Order: sequence, then C-alpha cells, then structure tokens
Amino acid sequence: MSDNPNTIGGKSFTAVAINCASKAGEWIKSRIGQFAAPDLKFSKHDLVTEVDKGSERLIRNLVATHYPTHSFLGEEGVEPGPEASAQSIAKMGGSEYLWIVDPVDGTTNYVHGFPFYSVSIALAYRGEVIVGVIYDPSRDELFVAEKGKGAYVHGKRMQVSAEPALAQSLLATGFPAEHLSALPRNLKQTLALAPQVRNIRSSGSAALHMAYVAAGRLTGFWEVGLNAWDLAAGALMIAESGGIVTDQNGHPYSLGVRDIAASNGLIHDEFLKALADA
Ligand code: 2AM
Ligand code: CA
Repeated sequence: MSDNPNTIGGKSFTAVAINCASKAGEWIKSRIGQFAAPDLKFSKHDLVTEVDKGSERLIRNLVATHYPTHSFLGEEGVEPGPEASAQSIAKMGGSEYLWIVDPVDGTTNYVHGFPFYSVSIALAYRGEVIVGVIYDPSRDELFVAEKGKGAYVHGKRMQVSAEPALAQSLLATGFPAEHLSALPRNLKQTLALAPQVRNIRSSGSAALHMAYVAAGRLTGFWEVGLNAWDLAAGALMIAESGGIVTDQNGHPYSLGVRDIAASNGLIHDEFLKALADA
C-alpha cells in the first residue's frame, strides 16, 4: 500500500470511481435503443434488470480489479424490499472499505427514454462516505466529491444555492413505489409544501436530484423510503458543497437513513418543520 491512504497501487479511489461511473454510464446509454423494440411491454422488467445487472457487474469487476479486498453493496445484489435493503446496510455498513453502487438510478426514466437517470457510486470508510461520484450520461455530466476536498462538476467547484427561505425555493421529491405508507406520506408532504415554495419537481432519479442540490440547481430535495445506494454519493456531495443532509427528523445523514431531507442549509429548519407538520 502506498503512503497516501487514498491510493493503492498508484490509482486513487476517486479516479477508480470516476472510471467506473463513466464506463457504466456510456454502456447503459449505448443499450437504450434496444428497449424501443415492440416486446418492451412484456419483458420490460427483465430487460431493464439485464441492463441494471450488466452495469453493476461491470462496476463490481472494475472495483475488484483495483481493490480485491474491498466490500461491495450494489442495488442488484440485494433482494427487493425495504427489509432486505436495511439489513444489507446494517450488515455491511461497518466494513473497512465499502463501495455502494446504484448501477442505474432512475430505471423508470431509462425504460421510457426520459433522459434523467444516473450511475451513483460511493466509497465509505468504516461507515463514513469519503468519495461520491454521480454520472449523468444523457448530459455527459460528472459530479465528483471527496471528503474534505470539495465537490466538482465539469471540474468546477460546486456550491449550494443561496435562497434564504422556502418561499424562494425550488424543491424536488420522488413519488415512492411503496403505496401503503410511503406514498401517502409523500403526498401529504407535497400538498403541504407546494403552496409554500416556488415549485416542486419530481424528475425520477434521487441521486441526480441530490447532485442538483449540491450544484445549486435545486434548493432542496426530500423523499421517503430510499436506500444507501440512492443517497450516499449525493449526501457527501451536498455536504462538500455547503449544504445540509439529514433524515426527516433532523438527524445527520448516515448510511441507514431512508427518509431524506437535503437542502442548501439556509432553508433546512423551515423545510424540516414543514415536513413534520404535513
Ligand atoms: P431506482 O431507479 O434505482 O429504482 C425515484 O423516486 C427514486 O426512487 C429513484 O432514485 C429510484 O431509484 C427510487 N426507487 C424506485 N423504486 C423504489 C423502491 N421500490 N424502493 C425504493 N426506492 C425506489
Ligand atoms: Ca437502480
């Protein structure tokens, strides 16, 4: 191992994460035409699962080539459902080095050809995120954050937005797939927040929404029932861009957080209160 804890064999963790995200992103994009076939409707799930799985395999293999001893948590390696997701984080969150990967964040968009999806890759050291990379292949935008070193898009330092209050805010959310408790909660929150803010977007990729908060394009983002692979990279990015990321009770972000509230910091108290009052 080299003297610098961020490098093994000369290649930095961040360089490997960037390489993985851009390779996977280009590959996903190259496959998009294949879903325009008429059999889309009947085999949608399988086809998408194949792309998701292929992207995850690519990233997993690349990470293992550089860091064979590191742990790996990918969305496609975990059984569906909140219990399995929470368990996997509880089990793996304490690993020395843990790569946390969403090989396609925004799968529904991807299937429909709506160009808002991403590859999200985080590296945690003993439970703390130290590298976060989110790649948007549709716009060829790469968002990169390193713990203590800032966050960048197109090599330019990111900074959260300056809106001082909800009244000036552009927020984003996601409508949860779980319709018994998460969706009704989100809808109540949306109903409560909509009249208080400039507007609300729901663009379908939690990771990209997080990157947009870091870049100052959104004032804040909230969602119910997400997983570490949707959030870990973006959470570091927002923190390194001067924003705040907590759960919806105001506890600081950690890998187990599922109900997220992220903002430029200036609106955070007001944002949390509005969510709690909903
Ligand atoms: P995905 O595309 O990787 O599944 C959209 O609101 C966000 O919610 C996306 O980031 C999406 O990630 C995530 N998402 C979609 N279905 C989900 C589910 N069943 N449980 C948790 N998150 C989900
Ligand atoms: Ca996914």
